[in-house]
Amino acid sequence: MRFPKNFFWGGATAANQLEGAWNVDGRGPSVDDHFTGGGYGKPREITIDIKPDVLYPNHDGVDFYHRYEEDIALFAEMGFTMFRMSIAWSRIFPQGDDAAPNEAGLAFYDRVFECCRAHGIEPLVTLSHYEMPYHLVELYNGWESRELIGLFERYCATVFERYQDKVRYWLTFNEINCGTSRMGALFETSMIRGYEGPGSKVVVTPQQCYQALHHQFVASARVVRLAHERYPQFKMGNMDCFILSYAATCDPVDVLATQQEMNRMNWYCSDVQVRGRYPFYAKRYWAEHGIELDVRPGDLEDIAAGTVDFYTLSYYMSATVGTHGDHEQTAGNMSFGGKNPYLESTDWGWQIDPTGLRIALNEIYARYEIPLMVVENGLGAFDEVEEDGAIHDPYRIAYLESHVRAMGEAVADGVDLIGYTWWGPIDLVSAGTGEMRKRYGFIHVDKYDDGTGTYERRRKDSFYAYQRIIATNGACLDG
Ligand code: BGP
Repeated sequence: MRFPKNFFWGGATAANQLEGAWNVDGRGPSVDDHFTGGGYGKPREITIDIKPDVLYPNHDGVDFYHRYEEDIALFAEMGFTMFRMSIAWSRIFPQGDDAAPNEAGLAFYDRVFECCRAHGIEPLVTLSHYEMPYHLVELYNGWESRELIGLFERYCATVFERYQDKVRYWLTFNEINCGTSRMGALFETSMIRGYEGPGSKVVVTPQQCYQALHHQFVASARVVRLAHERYPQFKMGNMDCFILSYAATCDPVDVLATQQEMNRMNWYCSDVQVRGRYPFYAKRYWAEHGIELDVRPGDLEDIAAGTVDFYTLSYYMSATVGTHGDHEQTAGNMSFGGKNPYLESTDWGWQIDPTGLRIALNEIYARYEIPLMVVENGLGAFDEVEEDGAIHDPYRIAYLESHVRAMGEAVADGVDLIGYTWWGPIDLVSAGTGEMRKRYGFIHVDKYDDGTGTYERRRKDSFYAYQRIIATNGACLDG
């Protein structure tokens, strides 16, 4: 394995799944604070009011808010050179449309970034990771409204100015392409008005999804341009949930359906954010799905002027697309596809496919030829703490090593890959299910689905495996 000399190794998190302290130091409620716990096959519910007898797992997260120094020290011990995290918009603007930012919220991230820098860790900051102040959901139904563009710009301008000397790498929207599907749109665009759980009758239409995405594209492009104009030291990235699709058979009809699925899921958003224009196939897609975009004067110019500097993706699994008979479906959180008989799945039904990561990186790089980063990849699994406190997780080590090998091959293929941040280097609340027992971490957190636990941190075997990989820049996997 020969990774580039300054390759970034690290881990990735999101504020709402990690921080806790949901109503501390002036923070306003965020949309995720209204999500209950769920499970495999049991979707999370959304409640309009916060009910005192219901457990909302994001309220406490894993208490990073009070334990960030210990956590970042553990990341440094593993050898991290990058830490991907997000800013909770409602810590900065508690209602989203407040007259002035919340100083205590700004000061918290000052401390976190300073702590990272003290350990030689470069922060990679997501501006919007599946959350917004709940007040904006009530007022505007999230990104359905154009009003969000200006509010998001103001929030970003505030944090850019404040952290200009502490943060260089930024991502605008986490997994923006999940907004192209109904389930993903609930998370990505916060269009939850009227959604009251699995039995809910609310349907988010393609028209709503694509209009909301248009607002996000304009917002993203405007803040990218702002960053480029005012802060030349910044590097701005997009972030897509990459689901590689294979044709289930070699029937050309399946191959065509796969190409169309790749266009929708993987290329539609990144074409806009990397190339600065809607792709050529968009018009036909909109027409066939009854989508009529409200595009205002200046929108397309904004999109053209705000293209990103690097491309980032999450990669967990691949899927198949088939048109013959009953095509068995896989599990996922925001996106689902068909089963592949050649692949094994995780305990939550996600298909494990390291070779697919090499394929994906080659495809993306061939299309855009800008630097790439894998900013999420990981395995959600059950872990057991032994009597002596050890946590043996060979399954996680195998997943990690196979995906690092695949990235090493992609680098050898010539792909300009500049970093890798494992999803959930410390156990945190699952986005899709709200569970704690779906653990991703190299660091175990003593916290359970019923809300109990001491929050004590413990190193798993995988902690040392990742430490070795980082120390040798991947070379320990040679041979
Ligand atoms: C991605 C999200 C993350 C994260 C991850 C794992 O889609 O960007 O926030 O949670 O998936 O998914 P889950 O938590 O549902 O297991």
